[in-house]
Amino acid sequence: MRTIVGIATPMGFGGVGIVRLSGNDALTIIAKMFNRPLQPRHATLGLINGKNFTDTALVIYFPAPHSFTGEDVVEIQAHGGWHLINRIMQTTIEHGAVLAEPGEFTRRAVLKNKMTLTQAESTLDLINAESDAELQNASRLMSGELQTLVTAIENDLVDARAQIDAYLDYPEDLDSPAVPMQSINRAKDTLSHLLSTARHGQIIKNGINVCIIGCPNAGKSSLFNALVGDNRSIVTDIAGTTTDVITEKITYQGVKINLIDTAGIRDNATSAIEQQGIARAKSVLQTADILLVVVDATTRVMLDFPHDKKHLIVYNKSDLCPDVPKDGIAVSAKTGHNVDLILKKLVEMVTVTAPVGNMVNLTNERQTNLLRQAHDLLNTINPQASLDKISADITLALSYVGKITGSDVDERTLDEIFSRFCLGK
Ligand SMILES: Nc1nc2c(ncn2[C@@H]2O[C@H](COP(=O)(O)OP(=O)(O)OP(=O)(O)O)[C@@H](O)[C@H]2O)c(=O)[nH]1
Ligand SMILES: [Mg+2]
Repeated sequence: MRTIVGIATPMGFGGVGIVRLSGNDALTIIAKMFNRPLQPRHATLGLINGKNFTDTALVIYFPAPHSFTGEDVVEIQAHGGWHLINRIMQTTIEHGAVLAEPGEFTRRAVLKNKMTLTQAESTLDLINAESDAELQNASRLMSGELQTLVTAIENDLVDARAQIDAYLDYPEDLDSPAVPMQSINRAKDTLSHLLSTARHGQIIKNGINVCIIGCPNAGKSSLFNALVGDNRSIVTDIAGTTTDVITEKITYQGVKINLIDTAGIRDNATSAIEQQGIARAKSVLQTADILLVVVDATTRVMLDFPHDKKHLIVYNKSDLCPDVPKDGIAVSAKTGHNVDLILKKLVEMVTVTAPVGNMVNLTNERQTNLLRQAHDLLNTINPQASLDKISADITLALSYVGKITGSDVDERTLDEIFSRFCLGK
């Protein structure tokens, strides 16, 4: 395999920028552009030389197989200017390296068994994490929890199929039941358990979409601003102030919350702008995970909203009217009273109902779809069916599961997985 090169740090201006080489020629290439000899796993300070430039850099050589990719790896830590780093990369290419494809370093690491496919896919979760909840789940994925669970499913299915095949070959030798439903059911249970974490996994990854709705002037934008901690949305005493959908991301207790402020909904809006705003509000509330229904505590006029959706009712302006009906909580955007409680309740509403237990959560759509297909297929297995048919179904289920563990992946699937990575990873 050719020696690849990539920029490991983000493109921009920084103190340090890292260029990484991986492959058999890594050491030969660096020797042509660095003025000092390298010792394995030692940082060596020296000069990097290219056409029309020189930079002081720290260079580290990780000999195969004890490197990230399992190949010879050389890491050049130079000054972090994007042009300089690009020129260093070009120089390695002039000396024989080829530009790495997106995710190629990680792909090689998987090929050399330095990490499993699920760990490789989890790298993206780790790098893209924006909250503690994401980070925590990504760490569990990276530690191999998912791989262990999916491998257990795989083992159960291989076991079940082996028993069936043995029975098919020598039916007279076996007195155990021909269809090992126990193994099949165990695989199915692990699959359902894993699948039940997907919803929570999505919440961890994408955050909770909370749509603030209510009648005009209830104080939605004031509350939105109080929750965000910034004067993001315009507030006036004129009913119909907000006409656009305004969103802002916050995190609370490590969970991402996407807050959405909307136009006050009323039937008698006259201006075309407000009418459009109301139409947008009605449409966006449909896609929300939770509706935060804001009611003016002084008037108690409640908006008609879809009650089958998860919702939290708050009576705002409690500074003017502290006694509120029991179906909601008293809050005040003006004084900040109970604003924190709203966030606490919102997070509780999604985490209390989440069947997480002590399990790692599925966050990857590809993996979730494959597990769902395997689960649905196993569900259709009828112990009375012909053994050939059952064996074939198990084989198909195994092929879905194998696309997650890596035991049954083709080049095209790998291309697809790693194309989602950035260059240099
Ligand atoms: N006393 C008091 N006044 C508030 C409170 N929250 C909002 N207001 C006032 O209520 C009025 C309307 O506030 P907004 O936040 O613009 O209300 P809104 O629901 O976003 O209104 P629209 O965008 O027009 O639908 C403003 O004059 C605010 O100052 C509160 O907790 N207490
Ligand atoms: Mg508003």
